[in-house]
Amino acid sequence: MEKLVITAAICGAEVSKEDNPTVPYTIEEIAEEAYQAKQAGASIIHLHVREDDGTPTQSKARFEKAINAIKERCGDIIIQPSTGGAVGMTNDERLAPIELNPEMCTLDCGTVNFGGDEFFKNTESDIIYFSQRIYDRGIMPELECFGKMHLDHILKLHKEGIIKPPLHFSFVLGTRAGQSGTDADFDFLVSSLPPSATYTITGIGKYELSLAERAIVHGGHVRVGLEDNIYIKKGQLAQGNKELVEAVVSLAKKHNRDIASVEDARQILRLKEATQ
Ligand code: KMH
Ligand code: ZN
Repeated sequence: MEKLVITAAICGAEVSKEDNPTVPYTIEEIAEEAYQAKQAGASIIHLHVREDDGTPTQSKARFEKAINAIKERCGDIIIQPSTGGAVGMTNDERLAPIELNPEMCTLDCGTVNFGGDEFFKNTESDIIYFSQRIYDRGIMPELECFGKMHLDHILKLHKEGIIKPPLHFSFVLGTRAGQSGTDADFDFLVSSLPPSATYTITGIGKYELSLAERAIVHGGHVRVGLEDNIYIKKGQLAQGNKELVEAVVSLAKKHNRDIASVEDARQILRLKEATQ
């Protein structure tokens, strides 16, 4: 089986130090968490940035500082800025980090309710606009789907030539009002993928490590980190992203799956092909 690509989602936009004191805010904290995650086995950093007080921002200047600090600590690790940002940001605000020409970034593939009155807006027109801006710069999007209907929509846009190969999905399962993260949810999604596509599984909260194990066994890739889950086990806070990445590496060992280096990850996801 292909080596396992581990993405670390180290800080997100919504989780706070009140939830888990190890959530990084400052540039130094973000670089340190990225370094710890890389040492543990991560080859991709899914990146949001914060002001020093924790306020989420999509400021290009703040991303530039964070990316430079991560590169200094982690060498050539793949850095994947978020174009999701935080709920309520405008499209152009969300897209600001792509002006730094990262190898990868996220492309959110549909609207989803987050609970209460909060919803994360990604209409078809938004998806097309984001994809054009991303492809124009030769950046590879990670296609974030919060459920099966987002995947089906993206496959239609792919047929129409709007979403281009190589296709690499991130299935984010277990959000409050998105698709759940049971084994049956996983099987339904993965069995609907075209054979040439790659995917990573992002389990929210209690689904993080159970879905990671299922992806490890079935040849998928895994994203973990404090953005998605703050606990290492029920009721016990993770002591940083490193502990969550280490838990995935232990599961991979249990199932005899080798861990991808940064260069392996570039090949497995066909990053060079995407960015030509
Ligand atoms: N923070 C969420 C509103 C992404 O990174 O592309 C969106 C998000 C998805 O985290
Ligand atoms: Zn994110």
